[in-house]
Amino acid sequence: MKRNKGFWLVLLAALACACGENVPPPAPYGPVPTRAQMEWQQMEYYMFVHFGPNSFTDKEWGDGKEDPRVFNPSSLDCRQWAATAKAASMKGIIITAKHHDGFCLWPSKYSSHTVRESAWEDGKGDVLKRLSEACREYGIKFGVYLSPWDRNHPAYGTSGYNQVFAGALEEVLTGYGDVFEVWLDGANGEGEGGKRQVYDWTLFHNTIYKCQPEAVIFSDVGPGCRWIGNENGFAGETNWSRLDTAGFEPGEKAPPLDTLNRGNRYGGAWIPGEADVSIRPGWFYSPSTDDRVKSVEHLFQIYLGSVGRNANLLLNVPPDRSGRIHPADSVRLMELRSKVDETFRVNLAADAAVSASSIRGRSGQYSPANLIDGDYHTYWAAGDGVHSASIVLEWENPRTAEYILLQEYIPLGQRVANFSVAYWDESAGVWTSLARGTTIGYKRILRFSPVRTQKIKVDIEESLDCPVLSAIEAY
Ligand code: FUL
Repeated sequence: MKRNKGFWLVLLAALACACGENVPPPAPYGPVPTRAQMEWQQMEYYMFVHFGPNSFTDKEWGDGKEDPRVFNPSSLDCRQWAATAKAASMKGIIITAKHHDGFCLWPSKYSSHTVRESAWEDGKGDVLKRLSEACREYGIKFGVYLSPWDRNHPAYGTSGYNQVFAGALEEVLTGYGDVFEVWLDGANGEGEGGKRQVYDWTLFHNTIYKCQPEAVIFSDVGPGCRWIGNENGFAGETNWSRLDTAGFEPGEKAPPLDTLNRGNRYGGAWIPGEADVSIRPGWFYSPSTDDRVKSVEHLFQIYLGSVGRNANLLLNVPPDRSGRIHPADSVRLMELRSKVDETFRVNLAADAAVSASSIRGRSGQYSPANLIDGDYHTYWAAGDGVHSASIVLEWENPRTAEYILLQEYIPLGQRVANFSVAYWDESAGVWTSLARGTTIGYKRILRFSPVRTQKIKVDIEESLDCPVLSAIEAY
């Protein structure tokens, strides 16, 4: 049969595609994470430390009038905190450098309510120095919480206070090495004589970025990451990493709680969620909660409800009056780590054959094999204009699965809006539903009743642009 020149050109082009030549990646969809946000997202799980005068007075909110001498840990050991976090698989520690009582855990020149005025180490100690050094030693990141609301500072409620707070930020962000996250509490209560403060957020942000350009700023509206809208540790089952911030502010003018919990499908900025929750009923240590540390089952649900729903988990573990993490808490952290490690130890997808209904340009570059290669930076992508697709895992012999874990390649944005998971019922000869989900984002984990099967299918039913996934795992 005689072929014309056009035929051969088309054939050549098709072959080039099949070999992975010249198939451009999908264009990013919507806002995307900065490099710092991407690194932050990959931390997934880190420790919150509430520590200060409240740890000694059985209070959650000190009024700033407490005698600074109450702060007197008998054997403060920040290396023990860092070692505990590390052993728990946590990737960093964020400490309350200054809570609402205004007490500074470092000897700030902007305040007279600090460790310098305390009884601890004759006023010569510096908790931030100790902790930042311990974090470096254990190879975990260091972050700070600072409350703009200050119930002690005499300038609170005047415009001069904004400079005071910016000065405090500058001290904390220049004196202790790299800071991965700055946690700005939006609380804005009354000061002395009912004074209210109008916060200068622009000044605060500029100060932070000047000192620590890579820091992720937490607040109700970011700009680095956002509050998840509750203190229980659960993100919405639908959780977009996009948020609309116009007209909103941290604190009383924050977006509605359910918006914080779920994000905005078409939000204008990349502001992923962070779920903060305490391992005990309160944020600060109290001897009355020693026997009320959350159970490992509860903490595992929190893990699935945060890390498993596209949010980072910031778990508060408050040191006790000696200045150490109490055994009740550290034992629970180790139990949680074992539970997580055990559950996600053997990835059944690793030795499955994986196929997809659409492969971008039929190119090996976007092959579904990328979903199981353990490398986040290789991904499977469907062709442009393809907004639904399915992925099938298939084994030679049946496997028992209870979890599916999915990851989108978020440097190209968050896309998937609806998906379902089914297994192949061999005896009935049909696909049978296991679970449904909406968003995926950086990581989504779905749990279902254990099932024994040779095939599992993920149907992406709605994607805002062609789906781009880094990983599929089964456990
Ligand atoms: C809140 C504070 O009022 C609590 O005391 C705690 O620090 C929590 C993490 O943030 O806004």
